[in-house]
Amino acid sequence: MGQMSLPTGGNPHTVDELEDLAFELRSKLLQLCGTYEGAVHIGGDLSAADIFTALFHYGLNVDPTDITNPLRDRFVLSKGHAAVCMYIAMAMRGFFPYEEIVSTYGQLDSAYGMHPCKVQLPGVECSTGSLGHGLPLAVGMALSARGRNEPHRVACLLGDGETGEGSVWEAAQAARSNELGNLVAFVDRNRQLMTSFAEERVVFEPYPDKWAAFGWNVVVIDGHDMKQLVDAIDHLPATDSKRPTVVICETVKGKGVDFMERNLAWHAGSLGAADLERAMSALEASRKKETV
Ligand SMILES: Cc1ncc(C[n+]2csc(CCOP(=O)(O)OP(=O)(O)O)c2C)c(N)n1
Repeated sequence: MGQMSLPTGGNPHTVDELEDLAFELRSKLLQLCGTYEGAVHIGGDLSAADIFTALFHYGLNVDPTDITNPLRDRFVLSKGHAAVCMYIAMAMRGFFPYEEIVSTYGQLDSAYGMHPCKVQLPGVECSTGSLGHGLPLAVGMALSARGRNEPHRVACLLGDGETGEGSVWEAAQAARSNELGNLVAFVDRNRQLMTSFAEERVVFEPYPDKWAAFGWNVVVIDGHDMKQLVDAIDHLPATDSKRPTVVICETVKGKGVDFMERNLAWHAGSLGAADLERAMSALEASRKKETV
C-alpha cells in the first residue's frame, strides 16, 4: 500500500486531491440516497467515506483494468452494509460506471446489492454483510498470501459495533499467532451501532489496549483527516513483518451532513428530493467550514 511499488500502474494523489475525491464521493452517495426509494446505510457510509477514499485512491495497490493480478492488494469490506460507498469509491477509481450503480442499485438481479457479492461483481474480493465475518476471511487471505510467498497486503474495514462479535477477536488472535504483518484492519470508530450509541450497549474502551493485548500494532487517528490517513498508510510495516496492524479511525457517523451527524435516526434512511437539497447544502457548508 502507499509507497509500495504497483504492479500495473500507480494512483498517486496529493492530500488536497484526496479531500476533493472524498467530497465527490459524499456528494454521489447523497445523490443516490436521494433517488433510491429504499433505505441506504448513509450514516456509516459517510463516516467511512474518507477511509474508502484513502484506500481506493491512494493506499490500495489495485488496478481496475487488471483485477486478477496476483500481486494486487486485497480489500475486504467487513462492514458489508457500507457496500454502496465502496461501489462508488471503486467507480470513481474506474472499476464500474457510477451511472450503472445509480440506475440499478438494490434492484433484484442487480450486481450492486445492499451487501457486496464477489460473484456478481468482479473486482469485489469478498461477499460480506453478516457482521463479524470479514476479518476472519481477511486472515485466511493473508495466510494464503504467506503460503504462496506473495508480497501483497490484505486490508479489511470493520465497524466498531461489529467488533462486538467474538469471531473478530478469534481472527485477531489467529492473525497474531500466524504473524500476519501483511494484514491491516481499519476500524470505523464512529461510536454508534444500529439503534444506539456504542458504549451504551458494549464496553468497548479501553479499545486500543484491547487490540494491543492481542499483539497487534495499534495506530489511532482522526478518520476524517486525510493527511493522517495517508500517513498511517505510508507507515504500515513491511508485509513480511510479523505483527498485523489496526488503524483505529475516530469518525463521526453521518459526517459532512449536519442533521445526520451523530443522529441515531440516520443509521439507514432515504432522502426525498427536498431532503436531498438540504443534505447537499449541508455538505457544501461543512466543506466551506473546514477549508476556512
Ligand atoms: C451478524 C449481523 N448481525 C446484525 C446485522 C445488522 N446490522 C447491520 S449494520 C449494524 C450495526 C453495525 O454497527 P457498526 O459495526 O458500528 O457499523 P456502523 O455504525 O459503522 O454502520 C447491524 C447490527 C448484520 N448485518 N449482521
